[in-house]
Amino acid sequence: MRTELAPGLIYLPGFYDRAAQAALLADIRAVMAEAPLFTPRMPRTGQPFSVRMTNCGPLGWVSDVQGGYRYQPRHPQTDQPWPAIPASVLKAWEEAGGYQHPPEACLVNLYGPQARMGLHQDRDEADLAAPVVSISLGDTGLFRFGGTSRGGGTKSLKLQSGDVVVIGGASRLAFHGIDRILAGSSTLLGEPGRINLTLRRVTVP
Ligand code: MD6
Ligand code: FE
Repeated sequence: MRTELAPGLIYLPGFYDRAAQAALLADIRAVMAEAPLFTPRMPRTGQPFSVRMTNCGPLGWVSDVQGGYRYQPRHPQTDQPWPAIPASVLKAWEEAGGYQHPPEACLVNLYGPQARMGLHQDRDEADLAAPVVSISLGDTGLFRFGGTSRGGGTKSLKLQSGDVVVIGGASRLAFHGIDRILAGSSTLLGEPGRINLTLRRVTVP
């Protein structure tokens, strides 16, 4: 199923079945073994995010007080290049993203049961013609999305394990976030928590 929730905001529930989710999880665990999770910090305040992150692909998104939000080719702690984006992850970009150039970054967010993500826009990419493709694994996340200005109304959507969301077109700069995690709603991870993968094109092709 493919539902357009707003112009350019596409929801594909159950894009990955349970077997595909397990394969995806094994691939992401291998990424996390090579590129360990780190805790990003807000640029101005130094306040830590409640999610931990890592990346795969030629570029990775990082944030700290020294450099602010940015993409860089190496892990901030190991100084190693990020691992390649697994084929299992690229499948969502290729089949749901509808963009002719490959993604350059896959941000991996790990939510513990108490973690959340405040309303934000994804606007650190030079290529805003490309969509962002998001994959959810593990516990359900309560996703909130609004329009392209901060003041407007918002709606919420439960993102379950295996769901894919594409944010592109007129919604590319829509505000969105995760209000909370429904801990224990999935058995995939073997523990409470949620993993979200977001595939991005960063540079203009
Ligand atoms: C999350 N997602 O689902 C957070 N960003 O955990 C995002 O921040 C996001 O789902 C851009 C496009 C799609 C997303
Ligand atoms: Fe985002």
